[in-house]
Amino acid sequence: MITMEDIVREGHPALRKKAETVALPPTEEDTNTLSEMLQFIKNSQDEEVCDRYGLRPGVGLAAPQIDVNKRMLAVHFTDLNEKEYSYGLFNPKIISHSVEMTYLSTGEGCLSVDREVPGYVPRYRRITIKATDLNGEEVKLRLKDFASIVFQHEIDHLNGVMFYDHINKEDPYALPENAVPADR
Ligand code: K2U
Ligand code: NI
Repeated sequence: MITMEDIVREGHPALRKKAETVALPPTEEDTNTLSEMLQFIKNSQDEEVCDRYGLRPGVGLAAPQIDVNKRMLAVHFTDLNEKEYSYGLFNPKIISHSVEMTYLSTGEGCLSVDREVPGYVPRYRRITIKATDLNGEEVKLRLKDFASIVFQHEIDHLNGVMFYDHINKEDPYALPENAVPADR
């Protein structure tokens, strides 16, 4: 099972690489890895398992965070409208996005970053992504607000981008005028 020891922390080169496309159909090894990533996120939200293994709660995980240089991500969360998202995805790709932006008023964190980084992280308010799921099915997901933020955070990891790369260096709380908060 994946635990916090398997998660690389900022400064590790894996977090700044562009991950490789996964050959499809996926090998048994890639499918097992992605399934373990999804299980880790579910475990991180189970108080008992979390306490027993010292996990940090998360809603998503990207393969580079466990030093696997492949375009795979797992998410497991319910958005603010109680819509559930639970996916292991191969080769996710943003195929369109809104001009309108969004952000979390709390800022963002990261399982690979053991410190608070204050500031707003402006992201597209709506995105449409295409990917292949754990069952080998092509999926097309239209995402908005918190769900859009989570998937963008994870897809960033596949491109060597950290959340704080998006924070305005001069004024961490500066926002583009077309940004609306996802959590208010
Ligand atoms: O990729 C990761 O490090 C997992 C992050 C993803 C994430 C961070 C901020 C905003 C959206 C997604 C962890 O889930 S950070 C912990 C967390 C837990 C619940 C809600 C938001 C963030
Ligand atoms: Ni992260």
